Amino acid sequence: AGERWKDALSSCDLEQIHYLGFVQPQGFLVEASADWITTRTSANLEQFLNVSPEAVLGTPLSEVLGRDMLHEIRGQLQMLGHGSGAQRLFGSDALPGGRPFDLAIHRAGESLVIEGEPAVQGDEQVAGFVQTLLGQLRHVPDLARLCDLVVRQMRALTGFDRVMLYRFHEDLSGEVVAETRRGDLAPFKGLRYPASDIPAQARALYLRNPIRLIADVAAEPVPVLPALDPSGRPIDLSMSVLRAVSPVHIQYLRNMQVGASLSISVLSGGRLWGLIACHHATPRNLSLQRRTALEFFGEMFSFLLESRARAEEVARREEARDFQTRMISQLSGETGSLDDVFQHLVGVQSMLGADGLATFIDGRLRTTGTTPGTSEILEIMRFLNRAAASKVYASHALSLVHPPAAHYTRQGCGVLAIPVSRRPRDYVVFFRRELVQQVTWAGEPAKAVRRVEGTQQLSPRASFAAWRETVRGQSAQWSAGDLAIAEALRMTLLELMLQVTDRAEKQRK
Ligand code: BLA
Repeated sequence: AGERWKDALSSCDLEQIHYLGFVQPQGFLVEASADWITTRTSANLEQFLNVSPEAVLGTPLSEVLGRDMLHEIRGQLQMLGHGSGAQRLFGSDALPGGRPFDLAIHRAGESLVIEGEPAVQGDEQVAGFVQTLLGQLRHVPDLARLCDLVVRQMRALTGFDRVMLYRFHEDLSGEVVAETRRGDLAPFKGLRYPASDIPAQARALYLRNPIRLIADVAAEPVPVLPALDPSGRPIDLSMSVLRAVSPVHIQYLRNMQVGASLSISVLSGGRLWGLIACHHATPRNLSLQRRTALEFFGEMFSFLLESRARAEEVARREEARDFQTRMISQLSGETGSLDDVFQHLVGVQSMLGADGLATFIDGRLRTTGTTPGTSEILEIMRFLNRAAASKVYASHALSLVHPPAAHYTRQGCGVLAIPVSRRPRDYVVFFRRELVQQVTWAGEPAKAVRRVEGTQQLSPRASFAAWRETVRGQSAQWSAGDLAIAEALRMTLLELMLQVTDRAEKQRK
């Protein structure tokens, strides 16, 4: 991939996408100071409210919104308190301009930001529809089916041509894990996209502001004026509902031949698990009221995923705990021997989904299942002496850190090693075999970024043609749950090992 690529990526991460100072043209934005003076507006204000930005900048906010509306907003804000939480008002007809608007109101630092979009009649019904759909989601037993249902429901709620569930991997590349689409579109399901397609600052922003619509990829964005306030600061549009997105991303969507895009964050355990990502071939706008219902839908889906993951984790830890309790009670009796310990570990092996097991205790090697050969294991033990003095050690690609392992990936290229004596010599090691993976990237990942000839500008790649990579030398990854089981086992084994070797010692005398 090379340094140039890395360089390009880091500058991608540096674009301050919340300070670009533009909104999308389907609505207007007004910023006011704490004492209700209009400090900025979007340049298109007149189109919606019949007043020009020049006429209202520096005057009371009531000149823009009317007294009645301002009164209502003040009431709302009192409920809001001083947090940064956003407020919504739907179908309000108290504004000048003669038609009903949906309003989004939030604080940005000292300022108040009010955004308005024309309301769509009938969209009051969407919240109820969302409730019904959530009722169905709750009863789906397995994860794959849950994901399939969610994309189908989102399609019904949005009418977008293609709805995908995009899941992040550990390395922040992502994969389309579920999809529903218009019949004539090519499928994206199963395709992988490099981490640079959604740079770090965008992912951080999507944690805080969970939904964004790009209603028309080709639309000219509208500036918010003045660009800088009297202290020279640009407006912070992090929590805006109309923020115009990065031009780099607009180019990306053009390259993909997308006319409108909508994405909703899916969170789990406080992290961005993925996105529900929707494409439409032509421009497509959804009312703020509908988007607010969709935001709630996404939040509920996140809760469902998270509680499911937590329940699985709890069950797994309980299983591990029961197992250890049994092991302790059986082995701390008078007769427990190292052979008995080994028998118990075979049970742990299956619990961890490992293919093989080796123990090296008091100079004796015991193995079962698929493992590298004896001399190779002894070499691994020496490697572990350097790598993992007294901690659990895990790798799913051993040859990267222990090059000789490249010769026996089929026997074990994933190791989870537990030191079981205070001296760094005795280990319990679980092995996982190589998992040869075919990864189909949507475009060659090393070419995800192009430098525009002769400038500093970056541009996303123009081609998404499938690019197949065969990943070798890796096993399935050890999960956080696997590591927790191993750590608990380490404590138990340290204790047991002392007892068992003591006993063996006594019997020898
Ligand atoms: C944002 N990139 C995004 C977003 C998505 C993707 C979903 C969120 C905004 C949205 O809803 O459209 C990527 N979209 C995808 C992927 C699929 C999809 C992977 O549908 C798969 C099917 N992008 C690049 C490069 C850069 C880049 C090279 O490819 C940087 C040089 C930047 N992507 C980029 C930026 C954003 C972004 C800056 C943030 C846009 C914003 O919110 O302002």
